[in-house]
Amino acid sequence: MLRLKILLTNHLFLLKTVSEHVLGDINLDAAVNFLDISPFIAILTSNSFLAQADCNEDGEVTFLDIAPFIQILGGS
Ligand SMILES: [Ca+2]
Ligand SMILES: [Ca+2]
Repeated sequence: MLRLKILLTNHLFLLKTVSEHVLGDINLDAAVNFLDISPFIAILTSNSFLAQADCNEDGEVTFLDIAPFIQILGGS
């Protein structure tokens, strides 16, 4: 019974993480901290897209995302 409950909890968590993304959590470890800085710069400089890195939510990852990213970092 406990096992079933754990499975359901994990399933719900998975659904939640798939449907929502945490802005600034570039390395996808569910926390926004200094570990996200390096992957953020990597995405920024490689012209690739990751929803978590689109900190101003304008549909692309550009230098305009740097200030909001730092704000998110500072707010955590
Ligand atoms: Ca992270
Ligand atoms: Ca953006």
